[in-house]
Amino acid sequence: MTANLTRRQILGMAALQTATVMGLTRIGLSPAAAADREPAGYVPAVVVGSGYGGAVAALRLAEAGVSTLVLEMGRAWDAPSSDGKVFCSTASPDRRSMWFRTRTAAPLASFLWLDVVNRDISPYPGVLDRVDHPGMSVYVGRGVGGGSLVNGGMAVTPDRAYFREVLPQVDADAMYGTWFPLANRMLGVNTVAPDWFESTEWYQFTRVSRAQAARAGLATTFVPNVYDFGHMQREAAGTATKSALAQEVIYGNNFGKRSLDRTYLAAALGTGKVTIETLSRVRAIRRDPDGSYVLTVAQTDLTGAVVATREVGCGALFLAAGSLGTTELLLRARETGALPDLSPAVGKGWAGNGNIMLGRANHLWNPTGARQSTIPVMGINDWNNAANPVFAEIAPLPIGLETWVSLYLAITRNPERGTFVYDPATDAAVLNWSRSQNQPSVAAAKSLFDRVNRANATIYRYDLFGGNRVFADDFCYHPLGGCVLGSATDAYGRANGYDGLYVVDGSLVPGSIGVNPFVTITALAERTMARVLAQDGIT
Ligand code: FAE
Repeated sequence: MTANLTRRQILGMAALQTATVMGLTRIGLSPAAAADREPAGYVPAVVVGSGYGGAVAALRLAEAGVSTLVLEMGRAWDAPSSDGKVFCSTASPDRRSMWFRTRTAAPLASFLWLDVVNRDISPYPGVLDRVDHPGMSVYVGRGVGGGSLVNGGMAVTPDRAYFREVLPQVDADAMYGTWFPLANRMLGVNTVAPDWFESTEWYQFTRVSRAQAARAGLATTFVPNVYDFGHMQREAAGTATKSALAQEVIYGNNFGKRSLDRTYLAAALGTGKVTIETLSRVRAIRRDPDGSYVLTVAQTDLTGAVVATREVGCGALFLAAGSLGTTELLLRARETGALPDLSPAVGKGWAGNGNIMLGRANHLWNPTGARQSTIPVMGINDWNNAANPVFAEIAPLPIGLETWVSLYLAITRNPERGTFVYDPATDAAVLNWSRSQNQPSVAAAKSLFDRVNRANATIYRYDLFGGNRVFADDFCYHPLGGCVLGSATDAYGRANGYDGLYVVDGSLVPGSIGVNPFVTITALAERTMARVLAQDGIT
């Protein structure tokens, strides 16, 4: 991987690693970096959150010469723990796995109805969070790199017709001609070599699902990824340390994955214009009479205790705390009267991209393989089925044993939307979403997989998600919306009612995009940054 890195990225990664090894919560290239030059607690630009939207904003601000402070509530994940590894595997999770929990809460709750998946852990700012709202739990990444640290790396550009339908105010020619290609390039997207895919034991599970989909008359398609497939082939050959082939994914990958701390964020730090502060949670936003924004920031330690609370002022504020985080910050600001002129649309238009997970049981003569790569590379693509659009990623179940299970994350088209309301008693945003709102998604997934089961004389698995359920309809990986582009903001993510306040993350996408969302989030952020840096006089 190092061969393809730019000088800036190498400098940035070194800065990240040095700071993490030393246990510092302030990461920058030099003492001259943004926040250090501004002792009075003022910086020209602040970015809240370091996922996809935040990483793009930080890099483009820095390249435009704007000193920028990135505030991230999670820790940096760039130095090994005492076991020599940065992250723990899904097979043996420890405190690094999840955000302040006493027991892991993995998406797959059980196997053969047995509680063998989850483990007791000690509370710690681990890398994967499960935020539980009534009716819906949302998985998100925590740390420098946000969701890129924990996700499956599937890098999918959406179907053009559906993109136009979902975001009609965005110029599709510019997106497909400029911003999607740029996002793919910057993220380091690549595809599995077809001949290796056809022959390796590590993707037997995918080939089995492909054949079964074909028997049902369904098309499959290769899906690009940010995991370095050259590295994966070396893992299989025994010449590189295993990560995707060693059950590493939702709690982080120790090797192979081009997460944002190796791409955008490394380049941003390498400019010398960006400082990242970790374990720094933004609690409140207000505006001073001079027009600057003032953030209340809680600095926490590794036990979660608040060790300091301070204020940071800035001229331009970019919110990139993810669909849940950004929506909560803006809703709180509006409802407490701190930013009363924010749009009534803040808090609306949320959904989980129609996510439904399910498993199928194969015949004994059709094994899926004890060895499975954690990185998905193929999907069943029935999105253009007008009656029942589904895009179902063929997911691994990498437990190191033959399971005869075919697992899927189906992305469906669900018209239902949830709304966040501010609860003054807890000072938090609560999602109004009921389980019944996921019925259209369950019905769509069922319709497609009933077809697959009929064609192959197979059945569903009932033992994986608790309560004898076939369809996991109570969690999602793809939270989208809450500050929808063109309604809570203008067509470029400028918050309605407040100049200098921008939204650049998944909260802009109105609940559904039909494919895994991070390429879309990245491309939209690139489009926003190009526009506002050209027009808004940010210095
Ligand atoms: P995100 O990446 O969530 O970053 C937000 C950041 O803000 C986080 O680092 C937070 O810790 C931080 N933050 C939140 N609140 C605050 C606050 N108040 N103060 C300071 N910091 C804060 O946002 N998508 C795909 O396209 N392909 C996949 O294969 C895929 N697989 C996934 C697998 C899993 C297990 C999960 C959880 C998600 C997956 N996703 C996948 C979804 C993808 O990671 C997600 O859409 C993006 O990460 C969202 O990007 P944002 O920039 O919106």
